[in-house]
Amino acid sequence: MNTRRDFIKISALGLGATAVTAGVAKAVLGSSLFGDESGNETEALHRVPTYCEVCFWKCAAWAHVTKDGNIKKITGNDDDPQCNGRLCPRGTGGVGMYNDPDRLKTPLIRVTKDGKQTYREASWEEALGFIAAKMSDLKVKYGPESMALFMHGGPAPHFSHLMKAYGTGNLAAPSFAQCRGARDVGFEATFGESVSSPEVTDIRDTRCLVLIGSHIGENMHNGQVQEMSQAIDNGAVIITVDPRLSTAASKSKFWLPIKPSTDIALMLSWIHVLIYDDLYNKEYVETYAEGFEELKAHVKSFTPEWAYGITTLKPDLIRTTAREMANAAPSVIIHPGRHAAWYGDDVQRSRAIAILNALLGSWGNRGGLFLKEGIKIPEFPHAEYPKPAWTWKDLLNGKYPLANEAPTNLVIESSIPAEGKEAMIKGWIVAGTNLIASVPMKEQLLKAMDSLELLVVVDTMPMEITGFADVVLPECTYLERYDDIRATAHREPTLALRMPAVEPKNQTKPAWWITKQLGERLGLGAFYNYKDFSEVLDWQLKQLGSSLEEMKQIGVKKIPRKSSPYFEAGTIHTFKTTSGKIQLYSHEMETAGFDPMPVFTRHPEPQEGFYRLIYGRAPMHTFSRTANNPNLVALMPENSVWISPQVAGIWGIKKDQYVWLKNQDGVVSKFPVKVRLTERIRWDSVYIVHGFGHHHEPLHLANGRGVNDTELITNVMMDPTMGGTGMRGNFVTFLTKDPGKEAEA
Ligand SMILES: Nc1nc2c(c(=O)[nH]1)N[C@H]1C(S)=C(S)[C@@H](COP(=O)(O)OP(=O)(O)OC[C@H]3O[C@@H](n4cnc5c(=O)[nH]c(N)nc54)[C@H](O)[C@@H]3O)O[C@H]1N2
Ligand SMILES: Nc1nc2c(c(=O)[nH]1)N[C@H]1C(S)=C(S)[C@@H](COP(=O)(O)OP(=O)(O)OC[C@H]3O[C@@H](n4cnc5c(=O)[nH]c(N)nc54)[C@H](O)[C@@H]3O)O[C@H]1N2
Ligand code: SF4
Ligand SMILES: [Mo]
Repeated sequence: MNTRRDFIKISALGLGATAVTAGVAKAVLGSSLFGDESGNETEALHRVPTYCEVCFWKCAAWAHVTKDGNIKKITGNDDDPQCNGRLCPRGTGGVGMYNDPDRLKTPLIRVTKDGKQTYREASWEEALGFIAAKMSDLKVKYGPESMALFMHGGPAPHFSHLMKAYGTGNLAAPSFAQCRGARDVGFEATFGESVSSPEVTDIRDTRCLVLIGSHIGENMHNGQVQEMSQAIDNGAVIITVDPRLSTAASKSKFWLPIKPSTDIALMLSWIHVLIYDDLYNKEYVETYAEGFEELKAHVKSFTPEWAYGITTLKPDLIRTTAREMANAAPSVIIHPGRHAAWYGDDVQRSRAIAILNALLGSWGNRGGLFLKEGIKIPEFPHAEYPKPAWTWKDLLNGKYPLANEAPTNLVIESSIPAEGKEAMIKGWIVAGTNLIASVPMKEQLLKAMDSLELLVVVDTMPMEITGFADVVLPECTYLERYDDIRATAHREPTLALRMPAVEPKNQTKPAWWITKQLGERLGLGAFYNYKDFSEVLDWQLKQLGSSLEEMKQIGVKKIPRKSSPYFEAGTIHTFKTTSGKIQLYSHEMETAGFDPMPVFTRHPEPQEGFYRLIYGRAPMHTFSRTANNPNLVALMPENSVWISPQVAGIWGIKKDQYVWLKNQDGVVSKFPVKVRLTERIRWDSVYIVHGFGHHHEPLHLANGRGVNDTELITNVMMDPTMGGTGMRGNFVTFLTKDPGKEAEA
């Protein structure tokens, strides 16, 4: 069995990456690559609590530190329900983030030297002074609303606080329009609330789990992977709908290799079967839902035979899987997924998923979707935020009425001057997001950045986005800092502490310090009534019946629930919708001018010689952020393009050959990508893992390795309801010769 120790040994020996990769893929759902706490330590280590920042699952962990201040390893905290004491390969490899020699080391300021732009190193004093002066200037010239923040992860709450104190409400994160936004809006319209993060999926006790695209196992959301593996051991039926035989599909009783972009048709026919074959949960629907008769009439003609012609899935298979769900109900989960920005009708697809869960009675039942109970962290006393004169909502002009967070692309668009009109947004702070890799429509992004009067980037690494900044601020890694308390609503709510395990390397600083310094220079001292962030944490923890001292010892504190995670006999639950009931028919969507019930729309298909570009995750990497992490590069140095052997035959493409990808708009990938020939993908699609193909020399390990999906996503299918950027309507063909050389010839 592989253990965490084997994992380190493997990387240290530098074994062939493909061998390791295949092993990992096989091992993942058997959890054998998770770290464990076994093994004999000879060296005295002390352990410091943290939570992982390698992805947004935020597993609580211990950093084990040697006497001379080196981080020896990171392990999971046993008391954390998000990880149960075991980290995923990325979490274990998180120490590579700290050790990466390519890290940003000092603040940098853009200067022109001999007619050429370059960066020069600056002191914090100078860099912060420069930014504060510029922000004060923008405030006077255009108002504080002219500043926007793009954020993700640990630094986000610190910078949000600064920006609200400064007076702007233009705060955007790729986790909305590029990720879970459509899902959340769809569930809110149906159940009155979102499924949260970590999702409220009670996978541990489920009898049937339906995955629509969600590729748990490659999508390494730790607790979910563990619970899915447990559910499989307990005999749960897994049904996976994916054009690709994902790791999850390979563990499933039923794999439905759907024609991409047709999922809504499948779901409408499942709804049809549940209703017309009398398989739905009548009592639940009568008690909790409204709009059933309308739904019944709506799906009347959506038979499995109808869906077959669209999805290529046999009617028998559609009926059998609907029956499997009904047999397991209410301990059944139609997984809401997470990255929902697919085809631009993503809120409608999420609504269909929500409706299926409602018909089966899974919300509020064991093995379905449990009821969350959160913990509110009290706000440390500060002055009242000023009210912005306008926010991103005023930029919508009637578009995206259901957007309840700022869509990144809207803020980007609003930073570009229109004909004869000044742009509304003039300055950006970008903290913890590599917009170049995460947001599609690069042309628009470049134009916006070119128009700005100030662009500040706060990152740990010299990622592509840093190359566009006026000032780059180096944040220290999560292992070197305090951050906000992690408060999660799980079956059992928990608090988790992140504190510095070691001193920050070089001149790097934590976000709490950077924002406090900027705040004070901007005259916002009344928002920073403390010297050190530990005072804030201690004050907050004491309000919650703990203390910093206690949390330093235990890392994670479970807070007993006040209510049951499941419906209790004899009581009727009130949903958070306006009517208190589940909306099978959505009046909210109707009022906003959209279909009140999900409708299937045909999406463009590849032209001859082109294949749909689909993308996803690999267990050893997170987006673009780990592509230079030495520990994880050792496990997977580049991505490959999955091509079916049938297609490769037509093109004369061989296994392991490198090809360039060219999309429908003539965009050619910057670098070539290795071919993986596999029956595990439909002939009409190709698949790549997102996050590779970096083009930035300071990233010594990542630069030039693999292909970047984002640069090939030039056609974006906007979700008209909330501004999500559907990214799966792009098609590629293969170039077997170096297009650069061809151009020269
Ligand atoms: N290791 C690792 N894990 C991660 C992350 C990471 O970077 N690395 N990121 C995390 C984050 S923030 C997110 S949002 C999640 C995303 O993870 P998920 O929400 O699970 O992923 P999706 O991007 O929705 O789905 C990817 C899958 O959809 C399939 N697919 C493509 N087109 C279609 C289609 O038309 N229909 C269907 N049914 N399937 C299709 C692909 O083959 C692939 O298997 O992963 C999380 N987990
Ligand atoms: N083409 C394509 N685009 C996608 C996706 C996709 O699958 N394909 N997935 C989408 C999804 S689901 C999501 S959630 C988003 C994710 O989008 P992002 O969060 O932008 O993802 P990353 O590319 O990991 O960029 C994270 C950045 O934060 C930096 N960073 C890491 N740790 C820290 C820290 O502690 N402090 C600071 N200041 N910076 C830090 C990293 O170096 C990196 O530059 O991308 C979306 N965009
Ligand atoms: S799932 Fe893995 S990378 Fe994500 S927080 Fe947990 S250990 Fe870290
Ligand atoms: Mo995401």
